[in-house]
Amino acid sequence: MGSIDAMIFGAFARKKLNFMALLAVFTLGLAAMPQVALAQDDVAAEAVTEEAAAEAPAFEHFGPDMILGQPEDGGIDFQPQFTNDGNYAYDMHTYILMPIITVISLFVLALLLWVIVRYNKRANPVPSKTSHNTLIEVIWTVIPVLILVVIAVPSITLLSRQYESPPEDAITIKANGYQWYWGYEYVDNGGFEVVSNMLDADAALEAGEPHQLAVDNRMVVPVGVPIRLQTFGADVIHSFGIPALWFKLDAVPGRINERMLTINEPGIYYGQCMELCGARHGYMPIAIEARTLEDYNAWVQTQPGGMTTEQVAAAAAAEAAPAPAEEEAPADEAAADEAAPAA
Ligand SMILES: [Cu+2]
Repeated sequence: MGSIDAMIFGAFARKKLNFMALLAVFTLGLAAMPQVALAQDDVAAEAVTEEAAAEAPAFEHFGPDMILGQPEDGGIDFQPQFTNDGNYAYDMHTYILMPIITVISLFVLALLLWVIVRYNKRANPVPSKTSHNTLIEVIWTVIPVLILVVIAVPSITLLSRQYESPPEDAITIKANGYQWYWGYEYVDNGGFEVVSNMLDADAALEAGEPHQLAVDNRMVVPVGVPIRLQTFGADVIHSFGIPALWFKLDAVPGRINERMLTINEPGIYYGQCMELCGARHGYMPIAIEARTLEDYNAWVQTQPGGMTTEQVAAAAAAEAAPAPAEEEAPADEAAADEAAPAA
């Protein structure tokens, strides 16, 4: 088994070496070309980059000073929350669950200690033969029921909040899980996809960002408006999780999952794939850059085929308007033109 793998790898390595040799010959050939041709190439390349720069206005991404959601050394609490659901869940955990858990644990510990000290064989040689006490039995049934009711109310409220459907005008963004990176599809903004790969240690250090969380292309999203975040698994099951946004949704092959996400503050939020998905599962981090809607729209237009929702609507209207004119007889064209602005 091992030897077969080694053989396959050997063949693969040889192919790779052949390719490298070809590449080297090609590079040498390029270097040997007349200087004039190279100079012309330079001019052409410059023109192309200038053209691209004119088409796509520069967009400045957030620096590391804008990182809001990331793990901390020695942290034992949840990350600070930046969504309403996150705040609700955090408060429920901190002010309801933790106090109840602490009181019950201490109470049970005290009971145990009391029984060990007071009712051991030496301290209590003649044990009581009591087998029933109605009052105590009622108390230890009713009090736990009341505690569960107290926990159930905020718990079910949180559950229903997390299932709330996004409004119709929410911006749809689809997170596609691949082995092993994420692709972010901007469904409502022209349908382009941003491929996001983890930065290596040196690049992350240079960017001033945490290694294994920093990525080359972040998922840029608008802040303060509802996002219809969909997840999809292109190969195996992944999971899209960002702790500081109280968001975790499995990315499953063959089905689209959907949840609403509304981020309260502009910033950078880190997450990771949260479903064991293969060899490089630990190397497909998520970095969300939440920007104002204006910034988001500006960024969208720097992407290939990227359009703001207004531009998409305008393009759709423009496409729909001339269609009836083509179908109708020439005599009706004037009437169609008159009708077009109203539509
Ligand atoms: Cu994954």
